[in-house]
Amino acid sequence: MNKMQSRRDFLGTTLAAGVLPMLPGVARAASPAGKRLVAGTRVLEVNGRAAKVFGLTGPDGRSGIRLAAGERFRVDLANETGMRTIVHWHGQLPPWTQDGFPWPQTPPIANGAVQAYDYAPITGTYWMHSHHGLQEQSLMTGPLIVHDVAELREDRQEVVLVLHDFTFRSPDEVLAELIGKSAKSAQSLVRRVESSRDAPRPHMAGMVAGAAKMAAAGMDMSSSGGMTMDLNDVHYDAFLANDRTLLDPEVVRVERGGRIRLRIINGASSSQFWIDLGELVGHVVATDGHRVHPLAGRRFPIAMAQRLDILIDLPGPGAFPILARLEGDVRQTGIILATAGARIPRIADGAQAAPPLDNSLEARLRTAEPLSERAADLVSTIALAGAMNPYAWSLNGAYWPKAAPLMLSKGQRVEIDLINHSMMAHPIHLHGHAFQVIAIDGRPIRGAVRDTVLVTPKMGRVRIAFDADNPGRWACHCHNLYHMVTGMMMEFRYKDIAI
Ligand SMILES: [Cu+2]
Repeated sequence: MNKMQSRRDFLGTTLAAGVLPMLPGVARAASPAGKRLVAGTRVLEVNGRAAKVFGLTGPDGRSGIRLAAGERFRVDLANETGMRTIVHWHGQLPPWTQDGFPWPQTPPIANGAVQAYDYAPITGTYWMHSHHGLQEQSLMTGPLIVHDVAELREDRQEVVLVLHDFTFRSPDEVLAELIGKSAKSAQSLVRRVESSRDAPRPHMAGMVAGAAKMAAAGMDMSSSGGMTMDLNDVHYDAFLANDRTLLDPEVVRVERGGRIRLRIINGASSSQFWIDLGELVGHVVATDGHRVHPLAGRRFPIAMAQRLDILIDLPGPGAFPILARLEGDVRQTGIILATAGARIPRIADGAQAAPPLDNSLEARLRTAEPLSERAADLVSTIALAGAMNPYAWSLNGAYWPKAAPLMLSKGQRVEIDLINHSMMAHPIHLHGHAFQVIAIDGRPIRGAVRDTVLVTPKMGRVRIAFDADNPGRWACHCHNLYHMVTGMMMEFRYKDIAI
C-alpha cells in the first residue's frame, strides 16, 4: 500500500466515524484525487471601477465546481484568501462534519491550509458560499452543479446564471449602518456570532414563552394592517449576473432554435429577484436542485439562496435577454442568449418597479419526488420576528447564539410551521436536509422539495416536512445575511449527537 492510499483510507475511516480529522498542516495537504477549489481574491470591474472581491475557483479556472453524473464530491479546498474561511455546500446532504458551518468540531480553515471533503453528492443545481463572517457579501460564492444521467440524455445546452448584489462599501460598514453603530461594533457582533461555540441547552419552557410572546406581537402587527412591508435593507451599487452588469452583460452564444437548461442561482446576500424571460416561455423543472412537474411561465420569483432550473426552447435566431429584476425596484441585471450574428440590445433599468416576491409560484409547484405518506412524529412552530429599528431578527423570540435548539431523533418525520410575525419576507434555509413544502398560508399542497423557502411578511405561513435522516447538528437560518448575523438562526440537533 502506498502512502496516498493509506492517507485516503485513513480519511475515509475517520469520516465514516463522523469526525473530520483535525490533522496537522502536512497531513491535511491535498490528495491527488480531489478537485482543487481555491478560495482566493480577484479584481472585478463594476460600473467602470475596480473592486477587490473573493472568489471560489475550480480546477477548470471557472467559478465553483461541476461534477459528472455519478462522481463523488471529492474536493480539496485551499484557502488563499489571507484570512480564515469556511465554505458551505448549500443544499447538499453531506455528513454534518463536512457541511461547512463553523461548529466547534469544524472550525474555520486557516489561511494557507487545505481542507479535504469526500461525500456522495445529490444531483442538481446547488451552490457554495462562505459561512464565515460577511465573506458571502464579498462574492465568496460559486455554483455547485451535479449532473444527472437523465439530463445528459436530454441534450440541452447548460447555462448557469449566478446573481449577486454588489457594494463598493465593506460589508462591515453595511452592517454598521443597518444596526446604527460603528464598523467596529459590527465587527465584534460578527465575531460573537462566529465564536458561539455552543448553543445553549434545550429549554422547552423558554421556547414556548418566546413563541407566545411572538404570537402576541403578531396579533399587534396584524391589527396595524395599513403598514407596508419592508424590502431591500441595503442599497447596493450594482446587481451582477455572472459577475457583470447590464452595461456589459455576458452574451451566451446559443444555436438557432437551441434547447437550453438555465440553472439560476440567487447568490445575493440581501436581494431577491423576479426572473423575466421576456417573450420566451420557460418551464421550471427543478427548485433548489429537486425535480418538480414542469410549470410554464415567463416570470419566476427567486428568493435569496434559491435555485431554479428552467428549460427553454428558443423560437429561432435572435438575442434573448434573461433578466433578473430586483423586487420593489426598477433596477435589474441579466445575461443575453444570442445566436450568431444577432444584434445585442442595450438594456437599461425597468420602466416600473418589480413587485415584492410572493409565494404565488410556490403554491403552484408540485414535486416530482414527494415524501412518503406518513403522519408527523414531531410538529413544531418557528416564529420569525424582528424589525428594521433596532435592526435585529429572531427565531422563536431568541437571537443566535442564544436560541434553544430544536431536538430531533433519527427516523422522525418532522413538520414545522414557519410563521412570519415581521414586516419583511424571510428565506429560511435548513442545512443537511431537503424538505417538502406541504402547506402555504394554511392551504395544504404537495409542493416543491427545497432547502430554502420564502416566508412572506405579516403572518405569512409555510409548513415544511422532512425525514430526520442525517444525524448531526444543523443550522437553520434566514438566508438574508444581515438577518442571520443579527440573530435569525437556530440549531436542529439530533439527540444522539454527543458533541
Ligand atoms: Cu430574514
